[in-house]
Amino acid sequence: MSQINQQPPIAAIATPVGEGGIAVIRVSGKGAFEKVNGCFKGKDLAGVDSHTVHFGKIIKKDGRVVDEVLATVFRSPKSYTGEDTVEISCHGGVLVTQAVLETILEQGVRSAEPGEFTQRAFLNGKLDLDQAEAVADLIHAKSIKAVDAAHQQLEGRLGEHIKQFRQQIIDATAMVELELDFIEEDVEFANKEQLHKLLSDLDEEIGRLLDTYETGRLVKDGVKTVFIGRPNAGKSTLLNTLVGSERAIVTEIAGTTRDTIDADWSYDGLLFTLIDTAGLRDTEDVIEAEGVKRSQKAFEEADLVVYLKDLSLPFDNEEREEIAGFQKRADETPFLLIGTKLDLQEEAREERISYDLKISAVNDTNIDDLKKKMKDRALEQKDYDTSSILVTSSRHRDGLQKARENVRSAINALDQGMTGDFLSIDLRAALKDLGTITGEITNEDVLDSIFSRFCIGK
Ligand SMILES: Nc1nc2c(ncn2[C@@H]2O[C@H](COP(=O)(O)OP(=O)(O)OP(=O)(O)O)[C@@H](O)[C@H]2O)c(=O)[nH]1
Ligand SMILES: [Mg+2]
Repeated sequence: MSQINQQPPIAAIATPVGEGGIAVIRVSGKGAFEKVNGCFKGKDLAGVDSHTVHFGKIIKKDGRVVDEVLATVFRSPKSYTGEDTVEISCHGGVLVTQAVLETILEQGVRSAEPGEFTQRAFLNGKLDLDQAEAVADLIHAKSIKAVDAAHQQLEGRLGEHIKQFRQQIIDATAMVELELDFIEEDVEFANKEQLHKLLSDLDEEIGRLLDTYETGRLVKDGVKTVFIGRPNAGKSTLLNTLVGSERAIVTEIAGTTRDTIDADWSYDGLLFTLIDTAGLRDTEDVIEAEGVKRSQKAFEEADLVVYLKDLSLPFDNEEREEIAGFQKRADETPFLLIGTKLDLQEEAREERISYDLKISAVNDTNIDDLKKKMKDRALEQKDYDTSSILVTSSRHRDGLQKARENVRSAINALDQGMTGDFLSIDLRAALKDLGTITGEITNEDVLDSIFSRFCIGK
C-alpha cells in the first residue's frame, strides 16, 4: 500500500436527502477527530480506539444541542479514504442532518465535492481507478446483473487482468532490453520466437477481454429496445403490459403515440429501456411526422428492435419491405418480429413471413415467452458468462484497444526485423495505455470527469 497522505478535513452528508431513521455525516482528513471534538459532547474522539462507536451530543458554539448522535471512529490507514475518519449517525430529518453538518463545518471543515472521499481513497492507494469507478457503477446500478458486474470490478477482477497484461509486457521488454545490451556484439534476439509468442498471446488475451464490452455495455446501461410498427399495432399496449402500469396512452385511434416514450423494465436481472414510438406511416400531420422521425432515430440507436404486426390486418407491400429490411440488418441490430392481437381473427396469415412469436396483450398469451425471447435475442452472439469479468466502461475499452494496437505494432516491428529500440517504444506505450485503466497513469481532467459522476458524500 502506498503512503497515506492526510489532506485537510472535508465533510458531507453520506445518506440521501429525505426523512429516514438515521442519516450519516462523514468527516475525513487530517485533524478530523479534533475538529469533531470541537462540537461533540462525549468522549475525546482523538483518544479512543479505531473502529469504536461513541454516544454524544452535537453542540453549537452557544451551547445549544443540535442532536444526539453516534460517532464511529476510523483511524488512518484503516478507513475508506485511508485518512482519519468520523462517521456521525444522527436522526434522519432533513433539517437536523443539515444542522449537524453545518455545525461541523463551523469548526473549520470544508464541504466535500462529489466523489471526493472516493478520490482520496484512490489517491491513497486504497482503490485502483477502475475499482473507484465500480463504486459509482454500483450506486447507479439499475439491475441485478449491473450490480454483479460492478462487484466483480470492485473486487479487482478487471485490475487483475490488467496487472497480468502489464507483467507480460514487462517480461517482453526485459527480453528486448537484453538484446539492446548486447547490441555491440551483434547478437540477434536470442528468443525471437519466444518473444513473438508472448506478444501474440497477449494480443489475443486483450482481444478476448475487449470482446466482453458489447455485453458489458448492455448489462451496465441496459438494452435499448424499440417497439416499432404500424399505427394501432399494439406497441403502447405491450409497453404498458411489460412495465405493469399505464405508462403510455392507448386508444383505438391510429396515431395515438406522437412522441417516443421511455420506460425502464427489468427481466431476469437485465435492464431494458423500452422505447415506444409513433407508428410508422406517411402523414400530413406535422406533429405525427416529427414523431415518426424520432421513431426512426430511436431505431438507429437501438440494441434490440421489436417489430409489431397486427395479425388481424392484411400486410401491405410497404410493410413487407420494411420487415425484410429489418431482417436483413438483423446482424447489426437484433430483431424480433411479433404478431399482435392473436385473440382476434388472423387475417395476416402470410406463409412467407415467419414470426418469432404471436402474442395477445389482452389475453396475456405468450407474454412470458416474449420476455425470454427479448433477453435471449439481445444477448445472442454475445460473449456472456456470468462468472467472467465484463468490460463495462468505454474508458476501459479505449485503454485496452490502444494497448492492443501498440502490442500489434511491436509484433510488426519484430516481424520486420526492426531493432529493439523500436519495440521498446511500442511496449512502453502499451504499458502506459494499461496504466490509464487502473490509474497508475492519470491526469487531473480524467480524474475530474470520473469523480464528478459520484454523488456528494461518496
Ligand atoms: N384485441 C386486442 N386488441 C389489442 C391488443 N393490443 C392492443 N389492442 C388494441 O389496439 C388498439 C391500439 O393499441 P395501441 O397500443 O394504442 O397501439 P399503438 O401501436 O401504440 O398505436 P399508435 O400509438 O397509434 O402507433 C387499442 O384499442 C388496443 O386496446 C390485443 O392483444 N388484442
Ligand atoms: Mg402508441
